[in-house]
Amino acid sequence: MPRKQLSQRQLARIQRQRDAHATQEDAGAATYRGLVLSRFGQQVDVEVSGGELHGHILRCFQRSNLEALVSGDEVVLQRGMEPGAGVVLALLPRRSLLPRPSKSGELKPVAANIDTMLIVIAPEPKPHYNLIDRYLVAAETFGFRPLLLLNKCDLLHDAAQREELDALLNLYTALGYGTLRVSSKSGQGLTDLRARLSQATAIFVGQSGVGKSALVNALLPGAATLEGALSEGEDKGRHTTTAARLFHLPEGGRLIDSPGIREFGLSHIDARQLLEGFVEFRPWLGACRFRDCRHRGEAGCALREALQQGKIDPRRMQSYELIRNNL
Ligand SMILES: Nc1nc2c(ncn2[C@@H]2O[C@H](COP(=O)(O)OP(=O)(O)OP(=O)(O)O)[C@@H](O)[C@H]2O)c(=O)[nH]1
Ligand SMILES: [Mg+2]
Ligand SMILES: [Zn+2]
Repeated sequence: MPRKQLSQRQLARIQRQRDAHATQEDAGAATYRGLVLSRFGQQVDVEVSGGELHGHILRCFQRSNLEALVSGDEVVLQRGMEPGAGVVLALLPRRSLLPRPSKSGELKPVAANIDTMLIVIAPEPKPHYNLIDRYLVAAETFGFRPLLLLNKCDLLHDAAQREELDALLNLYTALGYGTLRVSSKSGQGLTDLRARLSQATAIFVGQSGVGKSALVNALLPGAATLEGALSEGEDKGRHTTTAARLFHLPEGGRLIDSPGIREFGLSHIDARQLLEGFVEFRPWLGACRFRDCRHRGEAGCALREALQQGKIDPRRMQSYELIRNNL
């Protein structure tokens, strides 16, 4: 038997009671604009912009009708009862959002209002084409400009390893993606990187231990973000990043450090978005003999032909198939 539906008025009243309870907000109090820096469980740190609290960071609860807030979100807030506390009343429209499915398949936002996705790789831990391609598909689908950063260039002494990484970067350069060789340790490439980050909001993504937090520290010495120590071997004592956090660059840009991950799931995109996420596939889409071609070796498949003619790199095709097979 269906449960009795509550009327709109009843629902609204319950919501108001919940909000009043959760936030103890004051109808007469001033409201402020703010920027979400980081999320801690049920609370967020919000930097106030404008007014007498400009630049202050308030630890805020959010109104219960708001979706989960993330780094980069622009909000409207009120001061809370305690000093240093606040209440987020509203979320301003997001220009972009990076979502990520959790292990259980539930979609969770990672960060909002991002312009640039900095995909960080390093000689150690070894890069995986598939993870890079997953990030690129997300960037293409959700509208971020990707930039591939090879960090820890100071460690490149071995000729074979250098060649391998050059080949990797060349593949992405040929596809039209920006690549940059950097080292948070020696400072190589950081001036170039800084120039590309001014005015934009960029997020660092990549495997754990590639040096995302180290890059934030190098770009922004005051950030004092905790870095992990790979050399210790053990997980014990490692300062792996556990929550995304936003920092301001003196040049005006914003940087979001995010926790490293091994897998970046794409279960939230569809087959068409996946195909279009591989930029070099686009000219061939719709050109297969059969309109419902599944690009699995059917006769007259334009993607296959492009692969055979060397117009699509086999590493990318393999990567595509791997993602498609777990979609
Ligand atoms: N040699 C060298 N080591 C680096 C460089 N950048 C970072 N490291 C080291 O790599 C280790 C991991 O750096 P982190 O910045 O913690 O890596 P992360 O990507 O933030 O890792 P998670 O927070 O776990 O995702 C640390 O020991 C850093 O000192 C670099 O340019 N050169
Ligand atoms: Mg980190
Ligand atoms: Zn096809």
